[in-house]
Amino acid sequence: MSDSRSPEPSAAEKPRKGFFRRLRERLNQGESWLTYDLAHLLPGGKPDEAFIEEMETRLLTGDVGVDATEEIIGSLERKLWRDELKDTRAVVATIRESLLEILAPCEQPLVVPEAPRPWVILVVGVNGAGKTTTIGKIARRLGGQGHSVLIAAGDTFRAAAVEQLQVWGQRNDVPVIAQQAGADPAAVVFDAVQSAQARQIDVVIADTAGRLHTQENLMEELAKVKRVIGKLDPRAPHEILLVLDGSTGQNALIQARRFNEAVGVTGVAITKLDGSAKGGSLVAVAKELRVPIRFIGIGESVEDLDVFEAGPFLDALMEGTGAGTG
Ligand SMILES: Nc1nc2c(ncn2[C@@H]2O[C@H](COP(=O)(O)OP(=O)(O)OP(=O)(O)O)[C@@H](O)[C@H]2O)c(=O)[nH]1
Ligand SMILES: [Mg+2]
Repeated sequence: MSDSRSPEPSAAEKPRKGFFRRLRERLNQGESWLTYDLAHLLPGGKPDEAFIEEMETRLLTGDVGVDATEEIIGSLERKLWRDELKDTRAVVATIRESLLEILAPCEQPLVVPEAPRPWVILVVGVNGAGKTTTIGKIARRLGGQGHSVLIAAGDTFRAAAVEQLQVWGQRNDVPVIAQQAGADPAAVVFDAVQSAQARQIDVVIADTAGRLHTQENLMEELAKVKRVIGKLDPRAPHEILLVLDGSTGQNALIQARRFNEAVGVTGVAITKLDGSAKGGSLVAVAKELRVPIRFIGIGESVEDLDVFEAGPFLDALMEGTGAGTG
């Protein structure tokens, strides 16, 4: 299986280094919102209660969430009492350690196993979170790994949604199973999985219409889609991927909670960690749901989605680009 000759870097590997560098530029657009100007805040002195309070404010306004912030501040305070916080660097290191403890367990990339076939991914989320775009990017990625992919156009609500997928599918040679607008999404996805079984396709990725987590009937519709897929394979869908817009702050956590209650989320993709996003909502979701973070998105083009890695993510979050100094 493995080849000892110098391996061709795969399409997924090639842009990797650049990805987190770009994340750093786009996330902070200058200095890190978490660690900017600490030296000025504490000229020459040792960190004290007031300094830790300032860090607490920054974490909360960065949408890290109350639970994660409490945990981080707790470890800072313990170190302060034990006189282990000699300087601001020790504070930053302690925060990083706590964040890593929360995020590292969520570093679980999406791996399509050998069986069963087809492996079914149901993609859910609120309107405009980036579901359809992310499906295109994931389909390409899986295709690049040698999997055959079929897309189910389960968003039958928005007329343009089917077209959006079909255009993309044609361009990338990925079959798209669709029905007319207004069709029952559960029926579309059922057909698609059945067709994939017949064609021995490896992976089905099912799109769904955006819905607010507060719309009970639409959340129930999702549960129905899930149930109907289960009729073809009791373990399917094998992945329920929640797409969250990373720039929606604390709202992302509320959405995650609700979608998880309704259908049971097995992985998340967090998009739009560019623009106004601070990236903190990712920590809040990780802390509360402890769910695998499969992908993060930092823009609209295909190379702007990559696998989540806690270490490089934290470097990008905490180090900034230094562009805002002076
Ligand atoms: N800046 C930025 N834009 C993104 C990212 N991911 C997706 N988008 C954009 O967000 C917009 C909405 O994306 P879609 O993929 O259509 O979102 P959706 O969840 O399918 O939307 P609905 O089907 O209407 O619920 C598009 O303009 C995408 O190009 C990202 O990581 N960063
Ligand atoms: Mg869509």
